[in-house]
Amino acid sequence: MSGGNSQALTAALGAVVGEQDCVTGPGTERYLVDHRALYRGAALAVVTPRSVGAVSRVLAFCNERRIGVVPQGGNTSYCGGAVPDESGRQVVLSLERLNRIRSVEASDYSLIAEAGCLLVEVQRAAEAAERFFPLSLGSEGSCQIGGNLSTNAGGTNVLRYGMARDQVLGLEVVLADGRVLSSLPGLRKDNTGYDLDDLFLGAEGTLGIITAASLKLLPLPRAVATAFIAVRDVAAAVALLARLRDATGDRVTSFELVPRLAVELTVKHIPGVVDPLEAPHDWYVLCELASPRAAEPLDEFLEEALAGALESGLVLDAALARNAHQGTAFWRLRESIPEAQRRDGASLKHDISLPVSRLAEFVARASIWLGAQFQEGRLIAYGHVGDGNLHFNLNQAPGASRERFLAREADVRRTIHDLVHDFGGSFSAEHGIGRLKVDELERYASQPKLALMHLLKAALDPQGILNPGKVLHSA
Ligand code: FAD
Ligand code: 2HG
Ligand code: ZN
Repeated sequence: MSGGNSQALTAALGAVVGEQDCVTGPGTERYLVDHRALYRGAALAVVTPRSVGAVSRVLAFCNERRIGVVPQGGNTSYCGGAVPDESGRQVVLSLERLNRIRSVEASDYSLIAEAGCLLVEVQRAAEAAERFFPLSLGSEGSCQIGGNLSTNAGGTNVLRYGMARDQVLGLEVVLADGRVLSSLPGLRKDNTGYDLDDLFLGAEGTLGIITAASLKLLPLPRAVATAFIAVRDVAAAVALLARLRDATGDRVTSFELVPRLAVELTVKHIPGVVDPLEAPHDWYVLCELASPRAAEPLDEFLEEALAGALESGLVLDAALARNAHQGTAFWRLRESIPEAQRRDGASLKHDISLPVSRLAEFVARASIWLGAQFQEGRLIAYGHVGDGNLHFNLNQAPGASRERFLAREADVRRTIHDLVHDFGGSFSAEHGIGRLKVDELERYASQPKLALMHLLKAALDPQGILNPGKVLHSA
């Protein structure tokens, strides 16, 4: 594209979306680099439409001219999903100005949020109506609900409440040619043909642009109990989960695995984080119970169940949060692990999931290989053990060279993902595919699945303008 041509296109795009909402050059930098700084793209323009009509006009304009459109929410993707390629020919469509809570219907236990609402704003809007929106991620202060739905985000409450997909009653989506498809306000029961909404959830902006969603709400939790628990090993963590679910009437909302190294790195790098227990242990679990019944004695349930587990040797030690402040401190440790990892040096990340029953065996098998073959890295496997989802990450070992550590990225990834595959697991549990894992999807997805994905892509986006090169290689 020549300079003159791109200037003319940008001017025309400005006329479509509104000049003040179409930016080029300086000021666009933050839209072009992903959160992990894996990719640095370039864009024809960044547009920030303020209405569904404006999103629709942008797509119709780009579809006619075969200009790639990269939807962007909070740009916290771990897979480079929300940034343009290096060609300078794609348009970034940021949803940040489409950020109204359109309605909260407490009696329907639902609200309608525009895609650009921050996750934390959705949680707050629910709370203001004495309702609860359960999706919760470490990035909730900066990611947007449209991004959460487009990645089918998980987080720390999935065990009890499900993934982002499970929170949806209806969607408003702008299709590649600009038409608006809407199932708002969203019904709990609607069996009128194919479930089209489901197509766009987890599609990472490759099939349509979500502009608003009707979301399910729940009663507010009124009783909460939190504990930081040292366990014998990963198998003990898995066994403890089943015990706690039984003993507490299935009140467990979060069950997060934390290895010793994560405690050490957060204490070292994150101001204010302290080790909750006196003696060090190899593995911990951060467990939370919640109930909408204020009178429910969750602390007692937890204390009793942990006492039994201590006797049987599953649990080695535990700290029960005596107040909300202590609970927040435990969560701060857990939520700071990605940042502590980042401050400690280079890291390799694997967002894997397996049947919960096979986690311990997997960790043991992979650890043997890593111990023998990858001395430049130290394993820091943590996360949503209750969902079978571990962030099976590796950090540069002290004294190891950064270059030699990073040079092993591809072969370490291959070994870990192959092993995950052998165990019947997934190489992408909750972070999506983005640009980073397109080849992984090609390698591990079945032929019928890939063929159907390409068919759907061609049907919904025949010009291939929606987030080209993400999830699937461009046709
Ligand atoms: P973006 O990064 O902007 O976009 C993500 C993808 O969705 C891109 O492909 C983009 O093109 C597309 N997209 C964005 N908005 C729309 C839209 N309106 N319509 C169509 N497509 C769109 N993820 C988890 O699942 N669980 C976690 O526990 C978790 N913890 C995290 C902790 C930290 C500290 C960080 C930095 C990230 C974490 N993430 C986690 C990853 C990330 O926050 C999530 O994937 C989140 O859902 C992305 O939201 P976003 O608004 O930033 O989306
Ligand atoms: C978490 O659970 C996030 O903290 C981030 O999903 C995981 O940094 C990671 O690998
Ligand atoms: Zn996670």
